[in-house]
Amino acid sequence: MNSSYRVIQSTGKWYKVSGPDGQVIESRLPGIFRLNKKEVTNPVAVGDYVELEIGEDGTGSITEIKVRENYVPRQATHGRRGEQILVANIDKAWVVQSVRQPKINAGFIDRFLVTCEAYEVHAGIIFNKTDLAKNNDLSLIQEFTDLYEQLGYDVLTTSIEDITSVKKLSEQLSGKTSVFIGPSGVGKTSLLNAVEPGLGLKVGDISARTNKGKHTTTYAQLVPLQNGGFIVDTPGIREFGVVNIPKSELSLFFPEMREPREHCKFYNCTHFHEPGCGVSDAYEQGEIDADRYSSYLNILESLD
Ligand SMILES: Nc1nc2c(ncn2[C@@H]2O[C@H](COP(=O)(O)OP(=O)(O)OP(=O)(O)O)[C@@H](O)[C@H]2O)c(=O)[nH]1
Ligand SMILES: [Mg+2]
Ligand SMILES: [Zn+2]
Repeated sequence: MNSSYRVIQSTGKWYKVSGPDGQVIESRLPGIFRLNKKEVTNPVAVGDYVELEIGEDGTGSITEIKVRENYVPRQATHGRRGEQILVANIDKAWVVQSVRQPKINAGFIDRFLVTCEAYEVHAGIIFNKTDLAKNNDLSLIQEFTDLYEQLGYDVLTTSIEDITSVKKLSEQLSGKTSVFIGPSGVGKTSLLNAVEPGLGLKVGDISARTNKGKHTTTYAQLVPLQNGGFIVDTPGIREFGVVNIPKSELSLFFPEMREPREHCKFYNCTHFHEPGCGVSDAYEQGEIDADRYSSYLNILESLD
């Protein structure tokens, strides 16, 4: 990237921007950027490269947002329209889930993967808290691992108590800009603390009542790693809604549907109720996983 200023934290009002000498400059975004981008709830995201004008008081004013190499969006929440940009300019996005407390949400994983396919972001999956696995949990994780690896995604199983797994994760992060995205309480910040012991970032309890996290991390932040690379820790999100994908294109972002969809009778087939559908045929032949097909139908319904 051709700019030496990068947004490392955003609170909505102020942005922390790292400069060429590693200094951190508290910066503001002039209102004009907000007017231009009504379909986006946050015009600047963590990971963005920007140009700055630095004032006499040492604070910055963002004058330009560099064109993004890629970004991860989700459907805006709280009744707002458009998309929220979770992070920009990344080499790898990891969806983090935990085996228990909270339990794995396969729908979340598939919505995340579809978004990464559509927005050209390399994606991987982390199943954390393997130390909490009971009964059938381990075979379930193995099934998920086989399924998603076959589709071409990297899958890691981790526990902050298992040093070997933390090392493997650390190797995957080295030299890249990566991001952890997932529900609250799955251990995103704990994994980062385990990979980089000096950080001491705040982690939170799990609610005994709901088995979910308590939204401990409140702002996305980009953290430099000792052995090269950056990781963006993000606040836990309840929902990961898919945005801006036309219904007729959704199946392009399911790798296992790309070949079968070539056999559909109608060029604009949505693989739901149409006759002569190659995807439905593949599903009936057992060539497409039932949960993945049901994720497909759920996402299809959510798009307009
Ligand atoms: N048993 C076990 N607990 C873990 C593991 N990783 C994290 N935890 C615990 O899970 C709880 C939540 O961890 P956090 O790191 O705060 O989770 P988070 O995903 O960052 O949550 P938010 O910041 O709210 O999005 C803490 O009590 C951690 O100690 C793990 O591998 N095994
Ligand atoms: Mg956290
Ligand atoms: Zn079809």
